[in-house]
Parts: sequence; structure tokens; C-alpha cells
Amino acid sequence: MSARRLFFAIGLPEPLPEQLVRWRAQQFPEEAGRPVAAANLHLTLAFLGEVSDEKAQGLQRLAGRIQQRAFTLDLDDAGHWPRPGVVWLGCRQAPRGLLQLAEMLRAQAARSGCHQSPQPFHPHITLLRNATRPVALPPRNFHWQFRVDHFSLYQSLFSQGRTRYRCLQSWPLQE
Ligand code: 2AM
Repeated sequence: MSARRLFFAIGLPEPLPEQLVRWRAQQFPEEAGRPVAAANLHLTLAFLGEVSDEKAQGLQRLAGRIQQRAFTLDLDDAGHWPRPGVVWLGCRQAPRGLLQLAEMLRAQAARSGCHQSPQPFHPHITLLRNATRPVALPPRNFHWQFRVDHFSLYQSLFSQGRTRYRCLQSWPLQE
């Protein structure tokens, strides 16, 4: 049976990806790490791993039953995790709605047999990968804000040396 690498995430509204990419180019030298393409910027809610079509359908049904209010995301924090080599953008205070949504999706994934990291959920948008050496982080004078009124299921595809993410389905949050 075929399996796809899937994850639930929040995509970024236009023109935010391009704004972030421009800001990143100003803030980080080239040697800091490998920049994630604008089209690939996202905030992961739950990583599912390699999932069969049958299991994916079950998870999609469960996702469709989630009743969750829309929320506003404030991107006002950045950090560096040297071990996975990730420079990220996040929020100093994660909205409750975001934590509840991620918690629900992660619980549904775990019950469906998708291994979930025991580490606490730390919402983040990965900006740079392979950032294993020390990186000077930008001063915390940045702030982007956007309304999150839906979440999506993505497939991660790797071909010709590139990763790209395909949105398979989206579900609205309630206003
Ligand atoms: P990252 O950006 O912190 O690397 C698609 O690969 C998305 O799923 C990425 O946002 C990635 O997070 C996340 N991801 C990949 N592998 C993961 C894992 N084993 N556990 C949790 N999240 C993972």
C-alpha cells in the first residue's frame, strides 16, 4: 500500500512569505543556514510521518469534526536550535486557540498510531535549516500579525533534491 509523508500545518497568507524572506535576507548572512523557500514556510501543528491512504482518510475525517475558534498569531519571537540546525520564528505568547488545535490534532494522530514527539509543542516557522553553528539572532523589534481562520493537511514531496509541500485539504476555524 502506498504511504505519504503528511503533516497538519498553518500556511502563511500572502504577502507574508515574501516579506519574511526579504527580512531574513537582511538579518542573516548566507553562511547562517539553508533558507526555506517562501512557498514552503508554514507552522506545523502535528507531524504524522509516513501514513497509508486509509489512515490519512481517517485522520481527515477526524480533522473535519474539530470545532475550534479562529485566532490571531503574533510573530514576535525568533530562536535557534543548534541540534536540529533550525532558526525559527514564533510567538512569545502562543494563543490558546493554537495550542488547543495542535493538542487536538496531535492527540488524534497519536490515537491513530502516528508517533508523536514526547517533547512539548513549540509552535514555530522554520526559516533556516542546517544552521548548526552559532547564529546571531536579530533584535526583537519585528512583529507580524495574521488571522488564522483555517488549517490544512500537507504532503511533503522530495524530488530532484528539493522538498515541496502540497496542500491536500483545508478546514475552516470558526469566527
Ligand atoms: P521543522 O520545521 O521544525 O523541521 C514538514 O517536514 C514539517 O514537519 C516541518 O515543519 C518539520 O518541522 C515537521 N517535522 C518533520 N519531522 C518531524 C518529526 N519527526 N517530529 C515533529 N515534527 C517534524
